[in-house]
Amino acid sequence: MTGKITFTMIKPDATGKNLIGAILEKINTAGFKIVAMKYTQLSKAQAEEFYGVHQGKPFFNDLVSFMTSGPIVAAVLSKDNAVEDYRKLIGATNPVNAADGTIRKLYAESVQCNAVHGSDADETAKIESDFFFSGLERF
Ligand code: IDP
Ligand code: MG
Repeated sequence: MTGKITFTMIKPDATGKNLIGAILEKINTAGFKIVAMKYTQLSKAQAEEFYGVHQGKPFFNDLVSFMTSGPIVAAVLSKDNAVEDYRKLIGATNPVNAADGTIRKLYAESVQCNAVHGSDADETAKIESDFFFSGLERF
């Protein structure tokens, strides 16, 4: 059993297509509680920092442009085994490889515009949650 929280973003492709409600419905139905949430738009510097681990990769600049192209929803989600269970719920990075019924299979358009972010480990879930939310913004 891993930790109790993960971090997600609903990305600009999905907010732009009015999919916020549908995606939050999938998240709640799968048993995740929303413990913090905000609707915002990333600056270039914020996107570069958030995705710093990908700096130097061929898709990095396009990823930063995409992630700053429109509003996002950032949220901290709570559930037992949160990181692993949420990665299962969202599906593979490339929607072509995502399992049926996953959020990316249902709502992603491409490997870049793939609807949602999900933390990849307990440690990154904490770093990413702290990037967006103070302790006072978690319930
Ligand atoms: P993840 O979001 O499934 O954890 P990562 O490998 O951490 O995938 O990549 C971060 C984000 O960068 C992806 O969600 C996607 O938006 C974008 N990305 C990853 N690989 C590619 C690629 O090969 N081409 C274009 N964009 C990519
Ligand atoms: Mg990742």
